[in-house]
Amino acid sequence: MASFAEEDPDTLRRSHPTGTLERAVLVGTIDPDRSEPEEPLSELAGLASSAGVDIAASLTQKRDRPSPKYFIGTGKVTELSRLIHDHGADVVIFDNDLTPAQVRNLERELKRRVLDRTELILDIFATHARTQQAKLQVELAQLEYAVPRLRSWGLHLTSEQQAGGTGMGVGMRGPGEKQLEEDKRHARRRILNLRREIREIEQHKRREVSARSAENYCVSLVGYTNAGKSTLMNALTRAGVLVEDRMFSTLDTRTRLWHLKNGGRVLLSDTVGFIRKLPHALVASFHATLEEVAQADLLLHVVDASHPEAEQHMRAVQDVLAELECADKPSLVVFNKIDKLRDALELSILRNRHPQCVGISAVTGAGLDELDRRITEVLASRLVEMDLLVPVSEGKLLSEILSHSVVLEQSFVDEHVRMRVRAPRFAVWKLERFSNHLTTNK
Ligand SMILES: Nc1nc2c(ncn2[C@@H]2O[C@H](COP(=O)(O)OP(=O)(O)OP(=O)(O)O)[C@@H](O)[C@H]2O)c(=O)[nH]1
Ligand SMILES: [Mg+2]
Repeated sequence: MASFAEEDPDTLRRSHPTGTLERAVLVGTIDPDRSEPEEPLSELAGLASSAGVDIAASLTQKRDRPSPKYFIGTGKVTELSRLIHDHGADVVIFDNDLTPAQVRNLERELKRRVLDRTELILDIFATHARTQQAKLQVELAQLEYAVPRLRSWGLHLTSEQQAGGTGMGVGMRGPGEKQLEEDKRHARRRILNLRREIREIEQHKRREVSARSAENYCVSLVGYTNAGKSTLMNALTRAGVLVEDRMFSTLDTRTRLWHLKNGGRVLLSDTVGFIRKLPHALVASFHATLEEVAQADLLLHVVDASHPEAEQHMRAVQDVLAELECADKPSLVVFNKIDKLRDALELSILRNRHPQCVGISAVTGAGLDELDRRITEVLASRLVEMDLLVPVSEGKLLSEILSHSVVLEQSFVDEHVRMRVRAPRFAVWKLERFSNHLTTNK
């Protein structure tokens, strides 16, 4: 699996064809019925920096319904045009999704490239994708999103603005670029091929994950992007996953054994983070990457407790889980980054709202023992008590039983080991043929 830990993050920052970093004006609307957030475009700013763009200025407008022509009002478009010129911006990024007509009208008016939120997220995925699987999945998502918009791409831009290669601007990068210049027929053919390739990867991945989950209790880390999933993965398993203070650092899945303090073990997976309004095309194309989540016995929902919008993040994660049909999976909320909280009151408020939660800091290690204990309890509650009579010739099976079951009694009878064990559910099917009877089934 490719790792980009050794890569200089600066190589991920993109520059304008002239060699300087691209400068963007951020634009968003605020619902007039809701209280105004302190920094309404802070998440978009985080996304823009993750895409390697410099933020020149930002602009918001209170409105409940978007204007069909420009999304924002005509007066705001004039204001935006002035901002672009004052700050020498190259690109305009909207916090919302725009219709192809709105993009066309804005680009014609502003003489700048206009990106919406989905395109920006797709661009980050394209820039951060390292494995072949992630690259194919991003290309599919980009094409699915771009094909209905093909006519609007680059129609009113100068040839310099459409320049390719390393000077390619934000929103015009990634493996989909060539196809965007080709006709729709060509792009559709590519989509069909990509879907086929990804389906094959997915089937292979499903078999691989099924085989693993037949042998192990599987726990998957899920959560908002930048919540600290990979940091926690490293703290629990020394997996050496890349950790960065930017969005969508992780785009693949890493699975490692997590050895619990009582000698038990689980398979822990770290995967791609979620975000509010994660583009549907991405959720659909990243199914193979998210296979571990789909097959997990338990989800650890990692939340950045220090983030002012932690609750909204949790809801956004629930929405994506629902889209993956995983909303009803057993899960445990893990409030991370408690070292960043101003006082203990903040955590107790969260604990009151989510009584089953665990508070941790993946960086300082606080709370990790409690997390270990909670997982141990979950595992214990899933153990099935069995009476077994196993031939001593079944050495491999016997050592497996010892590695993941609690042995309550053991004696030797005529070349056989008679045992009473508490075995994990996933192992029951293997042990059944040696079982006298199931004594307990909690
Ligand atoms: N102070 C503090 N920072 C943390 C903690 N856990 C993670 N971080 C920081 O948060 C940032 C994001 O951490 P990651 O582990 O990459 O987050 P992630 O959830 O894997 O993010 P993506 O893969 O991008 O979705 C990094 O700068 C980490 O050092 C914590 O407990 N305390
Ligand atoms: Mg990560």
